[in-house]
Amino acid sequence: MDYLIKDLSKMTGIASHAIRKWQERYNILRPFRTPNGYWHYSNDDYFVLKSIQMRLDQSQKLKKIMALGREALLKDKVTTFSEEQLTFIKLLQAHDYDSVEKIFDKQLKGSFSAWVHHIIGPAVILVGKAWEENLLSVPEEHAFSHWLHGYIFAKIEKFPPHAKPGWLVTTFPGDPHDLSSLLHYAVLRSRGISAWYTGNLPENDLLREVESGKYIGISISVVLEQPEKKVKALESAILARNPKIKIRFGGFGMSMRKKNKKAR
Ligand code: B12
Repeated sequence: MDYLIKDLSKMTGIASHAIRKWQERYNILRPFRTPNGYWHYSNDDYFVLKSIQMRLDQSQKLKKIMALGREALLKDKVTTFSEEQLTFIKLLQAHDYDSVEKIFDKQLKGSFSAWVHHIIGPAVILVGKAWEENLLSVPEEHAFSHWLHGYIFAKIEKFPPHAKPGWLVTTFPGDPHDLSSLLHYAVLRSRGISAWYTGNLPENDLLREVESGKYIGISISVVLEQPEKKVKALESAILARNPKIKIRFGGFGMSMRKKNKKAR
């Protein structure tokens, strides 16, 4: 796996000109030149830069850091990502979805819901983290989300047919994290539960859907933590439109809330 200097700069937040200058002065990286004249850097070069950055943040002097040498800096392995995760991220940077599909398919052996929880869920978290750390751009993350929707929907087609009335699966209005509800929806469908997925829907549209009487229940994924007041207000608004509907809240934001409550 290799990067151009602009990728390294994006991934580490270190300006390209600083990386170039350090390389000229200290020869700490091991880039190779392709026939078309571009310098390519490796994962190890990324780790070296992360280590330098960490040490600079700890107020160590640049000269002293460089004097430690590449091997010592490499031992720091300052990254939240493993080699395997970096390889996966690189596939997304390269829009290589054939390979992503192969990786996911290969791991779908036993139970579908276990696969969602243990393989797809962590991949989503990895992509979110890579986005936060600038390893993936907004369009790259979006491409993954869209691709995952298509991929999961294709898998779901193989499950028993479903009919209304069923469950309406949605994301808390205003929360952009729709992959959580997508995965929950997939798990419900794999268990033969009749369910319908909305993705992100503004509150008014959601309430109109609820009012239609086509659903026995509504399953709401909360990823961004919501204040109790907002959750209760949504619950009341839904019940005002359809007093019989069952309401379930779940997802990362709800687990966080439970954890925080316990800690208090
Ligand atoms: C992926 C991700 C993103 C992706 C979202 C992609 C998408 N389309 O969904 C992207 C990169 C776009 C993103 C953006 C943001 N994110 Co974000 N993101 C995450 C991340 C890494 C994972 C969340 C996730 O999807 N988990 C995977 C799902 C599958 O897990 P899950 O929710 O638990 O769901 C499972 C079960 O619980 C169950 N389930 C789900 N729903 C339901 C419902 C019911 C009823 C039941 C029973 C079960 C159930 O099924 C699922 C499958 O197993 C988290 C951090 C983390 N480590 O979790 C941050 C996190 C949620 N994000 C956060 C934030 C703040 C944001 C931003 C607002 C800003 C930012 N980070 O800079 C932006 C939003 C920008 C915008 N307006 O678009 C914060 C939230 C903080 C808080 N206290 O609320 C977090 C915690 C990261 C952090 N920095 O702390 N994010």
